[in-house]
Amino acid sequence: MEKSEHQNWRSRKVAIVGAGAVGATFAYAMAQNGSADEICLIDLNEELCKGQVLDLSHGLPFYPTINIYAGSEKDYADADVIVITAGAAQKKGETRLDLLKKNSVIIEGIVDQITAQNSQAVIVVVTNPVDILTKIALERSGWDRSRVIGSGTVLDSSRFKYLLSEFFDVYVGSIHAYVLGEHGDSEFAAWSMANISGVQLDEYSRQLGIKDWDHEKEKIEHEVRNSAYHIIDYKGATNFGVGLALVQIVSAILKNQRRVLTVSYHLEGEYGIENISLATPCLITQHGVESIVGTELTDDEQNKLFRSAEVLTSEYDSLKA
Ligand code: 6V0
Repeated sequence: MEKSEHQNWRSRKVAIVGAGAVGATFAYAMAQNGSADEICLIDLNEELCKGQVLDLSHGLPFYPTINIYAGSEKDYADADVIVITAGAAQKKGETRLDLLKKNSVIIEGIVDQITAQNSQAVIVVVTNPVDILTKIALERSGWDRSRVIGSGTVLDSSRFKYLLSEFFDVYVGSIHAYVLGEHGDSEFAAWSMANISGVQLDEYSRQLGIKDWDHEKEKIEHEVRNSAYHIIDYKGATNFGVGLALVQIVSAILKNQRRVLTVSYHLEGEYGIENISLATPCLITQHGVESIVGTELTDDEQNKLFRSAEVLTSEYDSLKA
């Protein structure tokens, strides 16, 4: 390598706050993906963090070149992306609002540490309830909305694609489909945007002679919305799907891919919605979200997006009350 090339080289660094199930699984998938040069794990639980780093590091001979280490808030200073998975889990008897209160304090504390380091990173919030916490992180940071985004419905959209792939017996990569709105109960499948290599699903199901397609659509959408509950019933938490969804978001930023993903983004009038973060298709670059890829929703879908915004706004308001 020429000396000048060497001098121009800059390490691409991802800081992961929260080394629990989601943070560690994301680190594992990210290390294999090859688009980061450094992964730094940060957790209040230092022993857990050390253990995860050691375990992950034993894969070093098998990953593309990468450095994995336990870090501290100083690591926010030169991180390109900071992924926040830190948070408390919902306890029995605890309401969603209790959890929101607890996690919003955690997120605000982390964002204060990030801004204190004068970080130029893009923040990706993952901790639930992700849309409200994305808004809280954005407000606390005082940054441009492009740089404070949430994982949104990237995972839900991939669940939707998987279920469509199973239903139609078509390779999942040939399916284009999105879930929009809240990452939660008010999310909805944007059927008008769903297609198999350009063929609308209503048309394709007609070609296949599928009976009662409308009922099948309801079943698929219901399953998308309830997938996380099923996984939590079976194994206590979800980690693999979300870990891979995060790799798509973070590598789109690190590689300036200009990729369209349904991240949670603060709307300022788009789709007739103001002042709340929720998932719509967004163009991702090295600077975060460059723009919303505006889509023509049906009246029913637009109403569902309004409904998601209402649900999130009222949760946010009850937090601040
Ligand atoms: P976990 O395994 O309990 O890990 C959370 C970690 O955060 C623990 O190791 C804590 O020690 C750590 N932590 C807590 N407070 C702090 C702090 N202030 N600074 C640093 N570390 C801290 O939880 P898990 O990894 O399973 O889930 C993490 C979050 O992701 C939860 O809020 C989940 O609900 C959320 N998920 C979000 C998804 C999405 O699509 N947005 C999907 C799955 C889970």
